[in-house]
Amino acid sequence: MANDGLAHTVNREAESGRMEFYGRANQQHLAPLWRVLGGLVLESPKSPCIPALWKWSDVRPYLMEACQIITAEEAERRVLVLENPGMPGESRITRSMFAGMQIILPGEVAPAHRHVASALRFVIEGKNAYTAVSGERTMMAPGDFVITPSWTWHDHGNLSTEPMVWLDGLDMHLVNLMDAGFRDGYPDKTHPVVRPEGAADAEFGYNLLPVDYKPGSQTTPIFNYPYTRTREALDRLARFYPIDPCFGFKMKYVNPIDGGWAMPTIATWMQLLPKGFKSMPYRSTDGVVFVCVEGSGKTTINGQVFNWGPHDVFTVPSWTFYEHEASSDAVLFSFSDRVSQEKLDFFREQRGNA
Ligand code: 1HN
Repeated sequence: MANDGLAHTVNREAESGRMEFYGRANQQHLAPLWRVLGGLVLESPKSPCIPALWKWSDVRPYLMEACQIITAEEAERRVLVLENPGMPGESRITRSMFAGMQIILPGEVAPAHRHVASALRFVIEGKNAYTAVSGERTMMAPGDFVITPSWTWHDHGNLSTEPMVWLDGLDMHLVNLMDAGFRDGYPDKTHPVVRPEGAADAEFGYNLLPVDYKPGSQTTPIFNYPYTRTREALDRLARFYPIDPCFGFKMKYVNPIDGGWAMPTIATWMQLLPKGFKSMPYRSTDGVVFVCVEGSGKTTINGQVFNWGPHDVFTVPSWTFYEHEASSDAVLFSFSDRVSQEKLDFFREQRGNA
């Protein structure tokens, strides 16, 4: 009893001595690691991201309404950000990734600019709208995966009579983490067209390369991976390839120059889940964004069920178990920061939760 009282007094004295030390050290911009270590170096990832789903039927009316309040040119990019509800106001869908839905009306132009952040477009709805990268246009169709590499001039235009909508995915939070961001506006509304449409596909899209080709960047020189070909690949794969218990039939988009990921920072995939397929639980250290292209199903994320259909977007946080179940043949596009994690030796995954 007496000893306990003494110990308390000693502890209190030690603690007040420490507090006094912390206060003085702080004035020299010094801080004791032992008070923050547990929160800095975690036992396992603790993401502020929460699982979330954006239903296309909820998002589409807001995109249409956005068209009535601002033009593409005024907005520079008329995008509604998909904000992870765990990090409101931060323009993040996962900790490292930006995602937003962009709409461009017939006759509109989204003006040319460039930035260090790389962008992907995943086409949701519309036709005969283009994105131009470094003076080469590509017409976009639903399901196409289109890339804007770091620091390339790009503008968009819609030559059709229908609105065009796509999902933008960008790595600017990685760029900003390292304070490495620049951007630049092009002096004119659009960059001049300097290469014929289809040039990149002719050079790089047939498992052939111009004989003396020298890569100029770490991003794939193919800037449109059309859905018709991706869908055909999955369909043909599914006829003979063993199905993966976690992924169904899942393929990654690759850079034909080196066989690596298509983009240097963002990993991208397309997967086919046959009707009735139920995946084995899986988790990985990359928070993932999924877009349903075709079909319907549900994904259980940490016990919470999300039902999805065409054009719905959902996100799975880092290190969180999830499983898919397809109620019809379903196709999912997805992206994450996995490429960056692999390059830095951070990436981990776990198949099955037994
Ligand atoms: C951007 O440049 C585009 O080029 C879309 O279409 C979304 C979000 C943040 C910063 C730049 C585009 C963007 C963006």
